[in-house]
Amino acid sequence: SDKDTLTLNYQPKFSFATGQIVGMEALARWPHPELGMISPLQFTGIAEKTLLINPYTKWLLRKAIKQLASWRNQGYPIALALNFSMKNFTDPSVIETLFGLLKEFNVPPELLEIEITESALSTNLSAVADILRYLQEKRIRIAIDDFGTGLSSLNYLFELPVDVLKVDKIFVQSMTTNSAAEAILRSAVTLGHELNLEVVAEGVETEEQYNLLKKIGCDTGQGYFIARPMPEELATAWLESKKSHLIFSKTGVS
Ligand code: G
Ligand code: MN
Repeated sequence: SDKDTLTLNYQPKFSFATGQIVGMEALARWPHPELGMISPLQFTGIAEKTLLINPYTKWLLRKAIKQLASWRNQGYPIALALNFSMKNFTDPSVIETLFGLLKEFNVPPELLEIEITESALSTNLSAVADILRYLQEKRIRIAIDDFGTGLSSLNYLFELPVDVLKVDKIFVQSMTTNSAAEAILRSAVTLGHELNLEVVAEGVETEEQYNLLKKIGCDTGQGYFIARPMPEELATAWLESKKSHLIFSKTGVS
């Protein structure tokens, strides 16, 4: 079936302070884009960013939470981030399914993080806020994804319950050559900490970016410098190889 061709990849999230792996982000992948009617590039972009699109939402949720439980049972008590789309909030049974799965696989809700992109939030903010508040009451963490690239982004920080600020990779990719990008990142870290949020830098590709982000006090990061998104088996093997700490050397990660 179609479901067999849709799969999840996992990208690690690490702590700048300790070098430890603190979580994974699940990213949906479509290995046979030529089967789709939409252009492969376009579809890949959508499927990759938006984990939970109909009609695969519940199937993907089950896959992701089962994986989280499996890692937890193997001794990796990491968190898992899922990208939610606006559509998921219009279907209450998706939220029901989510809590059902946490219970079925005996996963504490605080290990689950829901990432919302700012553009996906731009309509119906109060309805989204209600659902996010409910999720947060149940101890699921809420992340604002791609921060800094959406429209009127700052108002989300006081209108929505937020735990995590994921700063968009465009700033990280320019920060070592563009002083404005670096200033924006510094400000995002200050702002996030002022609001008691975890600040995540996306798209960390070089050691130079890594060192600068660590220096400005960014909490966590993701990016090719540490690891690319990996299929399930590779991600598990990678976790196994990084069981204790990550040690950084001149050549990268050892
Ligand atoms: O919107 P969101 O931040 O969830 O999207 C994450 C996307 O960024 C994924 O498609 C992932 O493959 C990509 N990505 C992850 N790390 C890097 C990186 O270091 N550089 C670039 N260019 N893309 C990355
Ligand atoms: Mn994301």
